[in-house]
Amino acid sequence: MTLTYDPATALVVVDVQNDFADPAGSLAVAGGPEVVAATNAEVAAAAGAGAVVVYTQDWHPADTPHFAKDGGTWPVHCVQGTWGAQLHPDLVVRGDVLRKGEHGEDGYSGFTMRDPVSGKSVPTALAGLLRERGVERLVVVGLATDYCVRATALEGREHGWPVVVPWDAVAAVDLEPGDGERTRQELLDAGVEVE
Ligand code: VGL
Ligand code: ZN
Repeated sequence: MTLTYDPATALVVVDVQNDFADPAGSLAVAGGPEVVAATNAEVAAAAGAGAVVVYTQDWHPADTPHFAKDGGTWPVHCVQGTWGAQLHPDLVVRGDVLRKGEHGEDGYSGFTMRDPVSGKSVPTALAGLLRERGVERLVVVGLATDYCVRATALEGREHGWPVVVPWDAVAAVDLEPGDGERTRQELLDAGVEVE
């Protein structure tokens, strides 16, 4: 079952890229292929109702403090221009794609990135785009629940938008078992509606 959409709703599709969504990806999330299918159903419903559909794309340089080899957390993933960074080939794309991390910034939200040199938080184009289009409500789907979906949903709330996360259209990395479930509670506590 998909959610209900209208022209004042935006569907924000977070990081449905090969490295997360394909079982052969370097940071493959369990349940990734199911998320692609569930996301496509939301995209069809949203596009059919005239909602705004927008996509984010994790877009890292080859060397970044985001990666374990450079002192960070993660295996190398979503390097600019590589197969892993491409949106999953089965994903239906019906809107703008915003890349994050182009200049080595890290962080997880679709709204902000952290400058690797100054440490300052810098906005992406997402909030401006949503405001410009008169968006009044957000639906956030994609990968991964406990990182980029979490951060994007929480910052969407901070911007003042009601936010809904349909739980069948997200999946968690679960670096620690239970991270996905803890995220669910955290989102609920922040006033995010989890469906
Ligand atoms: C993500 C880990 C590292 C995400 C991105 O899209 O949730 N997770 N980079
Ligand atoms: Zn990343």
